[in-house]
Amino acid sequence: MDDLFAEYAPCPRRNQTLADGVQLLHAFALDQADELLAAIERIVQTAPWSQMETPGGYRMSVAMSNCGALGWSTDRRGYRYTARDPISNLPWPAMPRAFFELARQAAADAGFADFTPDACLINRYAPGAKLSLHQDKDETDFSAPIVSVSLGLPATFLLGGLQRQAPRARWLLNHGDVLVWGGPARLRYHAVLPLKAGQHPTAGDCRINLTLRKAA
Ligand code: MD3
Ligand code: FE
Repeated sequence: MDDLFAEYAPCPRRNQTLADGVQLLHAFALDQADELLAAIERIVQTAPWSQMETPGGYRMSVAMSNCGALGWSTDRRGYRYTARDPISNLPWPAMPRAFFELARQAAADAGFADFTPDACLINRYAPGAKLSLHQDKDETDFSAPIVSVSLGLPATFLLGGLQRQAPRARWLLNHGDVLVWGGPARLRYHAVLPLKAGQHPTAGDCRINLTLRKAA
């Protein structure tokens, strides 16, 4: 009886192409999730979570930190990458080797060889927090892909097109999922819908996303 249904059973590590240049690697980081969460706890002791202000004067609902040679930040003057945390003026904490190797392997599996991320933005979503529709375009070299690692509560993201008005598809990102986008998808618009409240067994009442990029 079992093998009748075997081919329909969801494979925990299937790779799914969401669009040309967008790969969802289901559960790719699951084995390392606890280790990643522990490393994030250490990073935010030096570079605490901050809900930054946008150039338009809004306070972001997502709290952020960074690690790596460069970190992304925003204030009334604009978006940018800097070598130091603007709050403490200290260099961003080093990128843990595990983050680098995970992103490099995920990118390679998705078809992007030799990814060398120098920036890791860490986003923390409390219930209700969201990310409005945007493109990632503050980096200098769009030939490098971007790798995102989802931890904690699930979130729905919207995958749009190269123009703001293009139709958007919805996809769910679960604990341990890794998303890689590059090439023709590098400048696609995307968004994260408001987080639904819940409890994750290891991450608690939030979602944390690592976004690894080659910024310089
Ligand atoms: C882009 N963060 O920090 S997955 C960001 O979940 C950001 O926190 C998301 O977007 C987050 O700039 C990262 C969202 C995502 C999903 C699919 C995409 C971004 C994408 C496909 C193409 C381009
Ligand atoms: Fe983004």
